[in-house]
Amino acid sequence: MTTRQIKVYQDLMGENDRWAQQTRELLAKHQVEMVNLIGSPGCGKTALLERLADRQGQDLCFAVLEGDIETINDAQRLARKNIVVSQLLTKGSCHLEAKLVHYALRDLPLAELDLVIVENVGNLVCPAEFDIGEHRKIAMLSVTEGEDKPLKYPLLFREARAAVVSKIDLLPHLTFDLDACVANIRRINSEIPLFQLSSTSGAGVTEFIDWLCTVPSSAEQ
Ligand SMILES: Nc1nc2c(ncn2[C@@H]2O[C@H](COP(=O)(O)OP(=O)(O)OP(=O)(O)O)[C@@H](O)[C@H]2O)c(=O)[nH]1
Ligand SMILES: [Mg+2]
Repeated sequence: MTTRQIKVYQDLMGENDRWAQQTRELLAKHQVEMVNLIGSPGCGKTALLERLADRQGQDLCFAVLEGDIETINDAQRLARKNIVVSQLLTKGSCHLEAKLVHYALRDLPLAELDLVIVENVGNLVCPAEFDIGEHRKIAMLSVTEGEDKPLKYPLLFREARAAVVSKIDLLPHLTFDLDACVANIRRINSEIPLFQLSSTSGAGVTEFIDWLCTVPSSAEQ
């Protein structure tokens, strides 16, 4: 009998998952919660984080890891609001990987923080597939994108622990069907809390931040 060589290809995400696990251990050690904010380009992720600056130091001590392919624009916007922020550049990749997040996290003053928010690269697909060690993902969609998006990009909405529909101040100018959007999110994930807000007018922002502040600590999970 001849012996044949068998090639074995392992899960490409194996290394990523190991870094994600190390991140979870680091967060647990410091009792810091980490959320992964995911949404399409321009849906208003950074604008919402700018709004969070008002609560910094009151009932929330947080830092942000800003994910982008290029530029430090978003980190500069948050730094202007006095938010502790680091910029993570993927230089071409459409999502953040766990190793980069882990290195950036290690440089944050974790002992002083309750929460780290990662703004992932603007994209409804790839970031949902990569575990970066977060405790929860938040799915964000703006009203200019079409109410069918939760059905077209279901993985993110299935995995998310909350969904945000943003830019509701624009509704009077659009044909966007908010009720249909909510129903579509519910078809994918019937349980998750759903926030409708506008970072421009401030409508609905407090409810979302209140939810962020009351998330259980990682130690309790
Ligand atoms: N009308 C309106 N415009 C908004 C709102 N939130 C954000 N914008 C605008 O939408 C554009 C994109 O906002 P960003 O906060 O940069 O969006 P982002 O999701 O961080 O974008 P990327 O990081 O590039 O993916 C900017 O011109 C914002 O001023 C909102 O609630 N209402
Ligand atoms: Mg941004």
